[in-house]
Amino acid sequence: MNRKLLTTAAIAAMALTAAAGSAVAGANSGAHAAGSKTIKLLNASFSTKKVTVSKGTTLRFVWTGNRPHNLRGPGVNVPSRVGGSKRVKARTGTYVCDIHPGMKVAVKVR
Ligand SMILES: [Cu+2]
Repeated sequence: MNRKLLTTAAIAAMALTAAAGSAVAGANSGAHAAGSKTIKLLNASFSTKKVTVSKGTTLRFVWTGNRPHNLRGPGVNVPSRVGGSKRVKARTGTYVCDIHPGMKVAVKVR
């Protein structure tokens, strides 16, 4: 009984520590106070389907793998390429790759 309680407490403590750690990492990512959010271009999808960021956030799109992707969305139009990255000031809207049907990420700025 006691043992189980201790285990539960330990797990809760670890979860709290992990949450605090990621919050700190999030606050420190990017050079600007508003921070940045990395979105990867994977084989035929973005690393996330939708994301909400605070105003002033920089989106950092990173091309991974060896497939070409273009990037089109509010304030950005990058021709098809392989590799590299692109920083964009986040705007509410949908960012897409036209090469791969359904490859899109919905960004919401609040
Ligand atoms: Cu693509």
